[in-house]
Amino acid sequence: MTDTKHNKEFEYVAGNGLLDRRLFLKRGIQFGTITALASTVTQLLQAETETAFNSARPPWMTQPGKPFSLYGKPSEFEDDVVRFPTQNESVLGNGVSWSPLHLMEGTITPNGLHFERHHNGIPQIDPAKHKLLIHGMVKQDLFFRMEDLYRYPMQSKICFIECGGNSNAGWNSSPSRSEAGYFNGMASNSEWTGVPLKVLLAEAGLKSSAKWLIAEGADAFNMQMSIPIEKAMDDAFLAIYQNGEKIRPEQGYPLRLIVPGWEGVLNVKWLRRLMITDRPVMARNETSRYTELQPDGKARQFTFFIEAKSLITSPSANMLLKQPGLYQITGLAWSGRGKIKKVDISADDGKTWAEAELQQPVLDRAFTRFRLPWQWNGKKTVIKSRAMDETGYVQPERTELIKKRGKHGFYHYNAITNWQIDEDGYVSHVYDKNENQTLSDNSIDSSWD
Ligand SMILES: Nc1nc2c(c(=O)[nH]1)N[C@H]1C(S)=C(S)[C@@H](COP(=O)(O)O)O[C@H]1N2
Ligand SMILES: [Mo]
Repeated sequence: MTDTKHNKEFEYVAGNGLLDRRLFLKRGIQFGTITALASTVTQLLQAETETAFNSARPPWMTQPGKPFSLYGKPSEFEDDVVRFPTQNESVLGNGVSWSPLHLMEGTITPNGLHFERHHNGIPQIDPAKHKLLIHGMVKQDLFFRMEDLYRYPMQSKICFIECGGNSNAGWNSSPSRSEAGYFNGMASNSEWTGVPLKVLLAEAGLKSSAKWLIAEGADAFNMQMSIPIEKAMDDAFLAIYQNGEKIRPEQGYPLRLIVPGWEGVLNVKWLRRLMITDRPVMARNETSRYTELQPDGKARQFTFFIEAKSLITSPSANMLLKQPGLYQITGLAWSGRGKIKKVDISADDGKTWAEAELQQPVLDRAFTRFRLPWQWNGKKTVIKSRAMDETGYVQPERTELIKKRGKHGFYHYNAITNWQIDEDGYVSHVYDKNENQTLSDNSIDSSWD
């Protein structure tokens, strides 16, 4: 990893060391220049002779391992890969725990690391006693027990859920100092399985006056949210399973509404009632919250869609690049309007950009993993990613977002995140060059509604 000079054998695709996204695929690991990456590893192996390697058996090879278990857990060496809880002291069970996006790879969020956002704690629901009521502007009211729902044909969809308040520290006047996930990790991605809502609504029979669906949760907060009937009849569904097992209590056990691509708050957990109406319920979370004042004095309300966003998860805030050389820039991109079309990366603070490799399959309204090899020359620089979705929408710079939405934003922050790498390899969050860079002195600087 010592070769910091511009290496002729690499194919540079943009300024400051960005390399062709197919570098490894095209050349294979046997190709000479790749030793730039492998040299550290090879040196270590050479120091240890083959005989020493054969004779010094690690302790775990000298005795039988642990027995089988009923439910598997991560390795004890991974116990720092955890959610980051931030709680509201004045309202019991109101808070968030952030997904550690910077410590994960791939696209699926393990169930134990899915972010949490509860307004009044996690109800412990006995599924045998749980019921769902569908009523209001329908031809017949319907009650379902969980055992009734299990008999319906189910469907699976891999999609993200992102809280409309995610990344809201981006609106602060100084850059967040939290790790990438503990500032942007009110977003997670799972395979959800359950019953299409349109099947149940068709069974109840919508009256012609039906315009909205009001979903209600069985938590002490008694969450209520209004969803236009078109979306309910389109792709919304009632999830029972999350990544192959029953939904975790934190995520809404035994039944949750999934509204693909729309803001998190609409994905009502612990679902107990669907009331069909001709108008929205105007609940707290659609009037005083999840709405925001714009520069023209009007409020944005019923925003619904999560716009395209991307985030470099590695290297990212508070990580350390130990020496110059070859690295992989990787991260996640998603859009509530469809598939991610492309992600561009810049390693020279936005002067030049190169297209990252998107990991297949790229799915509709799901996390998309991007990667690009990068040769860091050991100099101070800023790296950033910019997503474009299939509608052609391009993720804005922070200054653009603020120009459009004003300084009073709180929700729906989807601007480009800049990670600065200093000469020592330390990574930190910075705003655009021409903005105020004062660091906030509060390390827990991300909040929620
Ligand atoms: N019943 C109920 N549903 C709820 C909430 C809640 O507090 N109660 N929080 C909402 C919010 S604001 C978000 S962002 C998502 C969070 O889902 P998760 O906790 O599974 O990540 O659930 C939504 N559904
Ligand atoms: Mo949320």
